Amino acid sequence: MWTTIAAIATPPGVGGVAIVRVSGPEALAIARSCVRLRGDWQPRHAHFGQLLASDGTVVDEGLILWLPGPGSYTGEDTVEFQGHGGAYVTARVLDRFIEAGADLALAGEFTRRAVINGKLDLTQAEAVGDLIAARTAAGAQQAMSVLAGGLTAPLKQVRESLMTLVAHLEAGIDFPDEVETPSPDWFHGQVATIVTAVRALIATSTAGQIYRHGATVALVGRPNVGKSSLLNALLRHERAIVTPYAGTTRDTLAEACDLDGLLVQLVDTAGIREADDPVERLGIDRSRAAMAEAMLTVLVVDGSVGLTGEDTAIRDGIAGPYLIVANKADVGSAMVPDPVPVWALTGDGLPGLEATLRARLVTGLAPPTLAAINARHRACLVRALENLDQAVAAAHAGLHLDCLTIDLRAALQAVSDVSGDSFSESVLDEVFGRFCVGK
Ligand SMILES: Nc1nc2c(ncn2[C@@H]2O[C@H](COP(=O)(O)OP(=O)(O)OP(=O)(O)O)[C@@H](O)[C@H]2O)c(=O)[nH]1
Ligand SMILES: [Mg+2]
Repeated sequence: MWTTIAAIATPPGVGGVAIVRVSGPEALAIARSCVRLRGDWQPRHAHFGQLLASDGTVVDEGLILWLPGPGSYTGEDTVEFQGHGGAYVTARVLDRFIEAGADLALAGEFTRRAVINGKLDLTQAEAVGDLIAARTAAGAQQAMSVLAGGLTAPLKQVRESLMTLVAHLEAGIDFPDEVETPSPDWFHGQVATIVTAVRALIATSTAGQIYRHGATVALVGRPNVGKSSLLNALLRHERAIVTPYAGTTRDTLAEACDLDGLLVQLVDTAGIREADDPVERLGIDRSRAAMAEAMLTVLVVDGSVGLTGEDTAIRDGIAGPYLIVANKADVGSAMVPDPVPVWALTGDGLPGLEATLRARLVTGLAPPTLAAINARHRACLVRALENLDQAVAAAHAGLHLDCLTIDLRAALQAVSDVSGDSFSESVLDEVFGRFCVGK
């Protein structure tokens, strides 16, 4: 039996309005016992009413909505009280609902109920969390595309194909006289189609990662070329210390920036050189580590000097994609191969660099309006692929159909874990543990 839960749905602090939500079978009874309305309770109407303490004094007044299940967010009877957004008064409203019989909701419990009641699948529930967490246009667009069911349909397709396949094989095992055993060609054709669909979903994971969590860009180069100045220019504030002395930045420094709607984690690093100072050497180790982890490396060089031997040595140490930025273009411009000239001190050339960076990061990626998987989905789908591979290997080895269905069932479970269709508690706990209370 479900309990009735309550929580403050709006962020803590002071605001015009705060919303307290109550959801569960007793929501209306609890609300009736402590809210005074002018008229009768009508579903889906905004009522003006007063929330009364047990001694009849008014705690707060505001709008009250009664949303009967299943047509509510959670799919259960829900009451929302929209009162004044003060820290004290909102806490009192919540207390009153608890006193009247509601339980305090756990983090993500409203959305968890929405999933269990079939209002959302797990990918959509995660998208709710992503939308709340989104800090850029791409993050929000990606979350909305998944919330709208962008992963629901392709996952359903894969699941249904797998179920059909398992059903055919099991029918052949259970009723060998009535059902024709599927031919190997048919079996391999079916598995190949499913594998292609799963691979297509897995291929979206880089886009999902970048749009949700941003791309990491490391700014590296010799000391004193202007890496920290460039970081500050891109961030539009003086985040890093800049001095005329080589070796100013000692440690890596990461800061998020919104690159025309794309979240980017910029990492300023210590200038790379042969250093005697042990502290500086540790910093340089970190520069190299940042370079190895970055999705894109920006090699900053002094454009007035050109590409020195030290610059090319650093360039040769970059394993992934990179671009060269010729800084100090105001002082002069020597030959640098294919540079994006930037003058970090004043910001001249900055829009060009930003456009180039953004283009390099999203090249080959689908737009954020197309749904993409997250790391959890990826882990499940990779597991599904392994199970499918095993089924194919078992078929090639001429094993009995029984053995194949074990692998296919495991693949089905893995795909179902993505959308939460199996409602495994551990999967639900993992997803909703990251939510805030009241959502
Ligand atoms: N003229 C000119 N000077 C610049 C430009 N960008 C940076 N500088 C100067 O170059 C010096 C070094 O700048 P930083 O940003 O500290 O250089 P860095 O690469 O971070 O240096 P380290 O932290 O020592 O590795 C400072 O005196 C800056 O004012 C530029 O575009 N033009
Ligand atoms: Mg620096």
